Amino acid sequence: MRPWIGVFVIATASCGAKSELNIGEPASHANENEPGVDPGATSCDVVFSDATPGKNTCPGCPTLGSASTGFEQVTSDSVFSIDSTVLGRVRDNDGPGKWQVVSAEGNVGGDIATGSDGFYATKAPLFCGAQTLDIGWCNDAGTSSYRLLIERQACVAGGLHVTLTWGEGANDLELHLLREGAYINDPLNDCTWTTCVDTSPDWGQPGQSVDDPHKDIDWLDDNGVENIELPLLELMRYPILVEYWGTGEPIEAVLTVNAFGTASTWSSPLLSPQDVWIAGTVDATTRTVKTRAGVVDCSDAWRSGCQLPIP
Ligand SMILES: [Ca+2]
Repeated sequence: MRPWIGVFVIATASCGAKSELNIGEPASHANENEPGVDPGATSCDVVFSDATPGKNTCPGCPTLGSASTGFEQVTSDSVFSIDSTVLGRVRDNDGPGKWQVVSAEGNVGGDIATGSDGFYATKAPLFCGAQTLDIGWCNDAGTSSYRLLIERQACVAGGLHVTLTWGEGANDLELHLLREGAYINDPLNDCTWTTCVDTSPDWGQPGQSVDDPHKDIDWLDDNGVENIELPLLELMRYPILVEYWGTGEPIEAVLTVNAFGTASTWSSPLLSPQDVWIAGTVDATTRTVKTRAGVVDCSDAWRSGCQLPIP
């Protein structure tokens, strides 16, 4: 993985056509031409097990900037922005960072793409109620991290949380959560970028919004994260699909499904542009989550997204 420079843009799809964002091109690196050197390779693991609320560091470990945010937060937001302009830049780290959210409802995490200048920006979805958010980087000496205590209020506990993450070189993977019987890109029964970002489809009880899904993180670039939250489930099956919507290199994405008190994490097969990963199903009738791991090449039926009747 190469280091990145420049501005990381967190883009939220609005209505209308998607635009291609190419901000944050990979930087050249002095070590790139040295044989046998992977400039982004990490020789360490980020460890959060010893973290306490606030800043955690150790002699020789990565240097964290002074966080200007409080470490105990009450919010009604469903998303936390992990941003070096707020939390401070990181120095002397070996490769990208990690984030993780842990709560009684479940847990989820991902990488933090970090430039050689110490800047980073990603987003973490929040569960309802109390939770910890850990953000950290490592080097040979150990891990430096922040632990934030976050209380998310004005929300419904439980429900379904589906989180997709992917790495460098693949622009704009698209997360879909469907109601039973629907096909991908259904205008009413597929929660995705066209239906579920600035608005929500009316699922569950007609006219009630508390049971409607929402895509609270939508990502158009690489090093992405997307998240869909469905507060209340109907007694039906919900397929989960992922489109490789944009351009870029083949990539393996990671999907975490938090439902019924358990977290299931699946890695995709290698996905190429205009592939659809039929990732799995959440069955609210049996309270089970199953992966399928099928991939469909949709390039012959692609019109602002896959038009095939899948799953
Ligand atoms: Ca509703």
